[in-house]
Amino acid sequence: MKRRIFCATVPLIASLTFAGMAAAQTKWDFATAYGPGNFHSKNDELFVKDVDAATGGKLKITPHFGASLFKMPEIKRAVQTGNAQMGEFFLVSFQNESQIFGVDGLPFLVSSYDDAFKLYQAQKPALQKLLDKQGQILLYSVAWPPQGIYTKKPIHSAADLKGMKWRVYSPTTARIGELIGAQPVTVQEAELAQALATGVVDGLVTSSATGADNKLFENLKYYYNVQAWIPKNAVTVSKKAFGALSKAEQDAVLKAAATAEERGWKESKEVDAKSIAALKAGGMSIEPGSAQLKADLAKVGETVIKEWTDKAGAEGKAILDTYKAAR
Ligand code: PCA
Repeated sequence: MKRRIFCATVPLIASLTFAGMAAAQTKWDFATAYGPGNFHSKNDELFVKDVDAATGGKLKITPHFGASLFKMPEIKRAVQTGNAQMGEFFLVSFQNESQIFGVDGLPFLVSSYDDAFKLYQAQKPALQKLLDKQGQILLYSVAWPPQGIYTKKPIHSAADLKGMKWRVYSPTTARIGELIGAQPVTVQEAELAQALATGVVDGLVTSSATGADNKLFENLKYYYNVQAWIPKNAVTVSKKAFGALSKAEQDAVLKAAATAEERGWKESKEVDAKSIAALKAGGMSIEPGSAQLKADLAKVGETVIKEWTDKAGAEGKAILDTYKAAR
């Protein structure tokens, strides 16, 4: 009798211990595309720490910065297929999958962070729905600083951009390149400094932050701070991985995500000012852009928005209408 009890207890203890260990050690990989010094990465790191603290170390998230686990264009799919439990990616890069991803890459639709946040709120329900269909949950989305133009030589109008080897990161930046007569070349941020150093590209649109992160002043001399649009990253989690957490852990993740979103938007503004100062200190000339350049870009912007609206249909129109009403 005694022996039988003993036998029954062993597997019970083993399974309890196993369950205990599994609960204590949920481990997630978080694939990101930008270097550890980038402000999105730092924000992600704080998110990870917050989750760690709130779950008493039960949910361990390992961030993989600088596209070390997956390259940026692969990250969304990696989360979708469960190859990474979490990922951060640049929304507008995925516009070919759905126009919804590209609304924050439309030129001159927003002219401030406040506008950008309103546009995000208008986009969010459709974005959440889209990501849900792709097996993931939107945790937080943070804006990059406004996008400006970097060149080697001074430019006075869009005509001066003709023939430029134009680094692009989205269907819209490629289309803008075509419209201004440049040669669009897709380059990921992780490979940007090298592409500039080797002459693969010699001009681009990006933020002050990416300019400073990559020391663009080593190869380029002018930054035209035209604030063309304010695009965002999204951080998502696999629905399956999230669903496997306890309710308390899920709440901890969502709470840390809300904090990260708020902190990230604030930080983005501060990073813009700091990065512009860093570009200047590196010898870059910071220009507002001539009236002619702005007028030329506005015209290109109108074409691009019209094309987007045609493709995005009723859902796209609804986002723009909601945004305009909130402005
Ligand atoms: N930097 C990233 C995305 C937008 C930005 O400001 C890049 O250039 O790829």
